[in-house]
Amino acid sequence: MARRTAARTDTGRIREGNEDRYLVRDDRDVTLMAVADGVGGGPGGEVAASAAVDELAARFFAAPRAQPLAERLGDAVRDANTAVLRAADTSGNASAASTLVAAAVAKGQAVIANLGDSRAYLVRDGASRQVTEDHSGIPAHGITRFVGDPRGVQADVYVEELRPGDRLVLCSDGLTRHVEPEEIALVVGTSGDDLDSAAQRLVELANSRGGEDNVTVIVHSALPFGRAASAPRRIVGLAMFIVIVLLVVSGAIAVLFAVAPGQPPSITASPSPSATASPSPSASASPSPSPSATPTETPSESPTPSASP
Ligand SMILES: [Mn+2]
Repeated sequence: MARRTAARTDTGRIREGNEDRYLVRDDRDVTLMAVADGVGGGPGGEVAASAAVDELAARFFAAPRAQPLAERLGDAVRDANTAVLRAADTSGNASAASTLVAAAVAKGQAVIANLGDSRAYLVRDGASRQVTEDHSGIPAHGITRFVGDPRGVQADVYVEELRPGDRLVLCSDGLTRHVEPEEIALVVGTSGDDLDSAAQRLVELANSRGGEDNVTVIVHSALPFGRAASAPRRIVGLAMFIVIVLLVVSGAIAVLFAVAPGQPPSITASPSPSATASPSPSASASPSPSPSATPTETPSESPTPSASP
């Protein structure tokens, strides 16, 4: 099965460490991906972001498969919040917290959950649309909603029906502070099926413009719903190829027989039309009395000077 998701994370050009974390995990027909951007002094940010993605994945995949995707993801985000609080406490940095944007993709549908200012974009037909809404504004964290919130969390949840060719992009604010949405669409669009290249190019673009923050990008490619479609298409292609080869070969054989020397023409040796090389009536190439172009004396319309008033 071809890989459908690529991810890159980079410290950037200014920060000393990388407090972004990401997750990509496939489990049969479900892909879970997430980006977490840790905030908090010292090792707090890393601890929070790691706890967020680890707990998200553990809870999401432990949930009953029959449970609706949105519910499963929402529950996992709530559990991630609890895990971040616990980790923050243990690490001695009670204010450590993290953004969390997560997408669960199954059967052509993407369910996206968000807390904070990491983002999800949907790139379709060369244009990108921001799916998530940023939760930002308070100077303390820079974000108003996050995992690691003692008051509890309720993530925003979005549902998108994916179409063949769509790309889902998750990223931290280290990308979006330097790279415009149209540029994300352009890079992803011009990378085709090379998702690794798309993720890499986006990170490089952010770094080329200063790389002021840690940069994380996940690019996921939507496939036609039901992968079985690809196998019959391949068989049809093969059948077409065989038919073309047969046509070419039989054509070549026919030509060989036609020009083969010493081959008796055919049993029905009827006088071929070419044998009756009688002068055809068309040969009477008599000069036809065509009406020659005699110089006519028809006076052309004389340019009468228009009577000026
Ligand atoms: Mn950041």
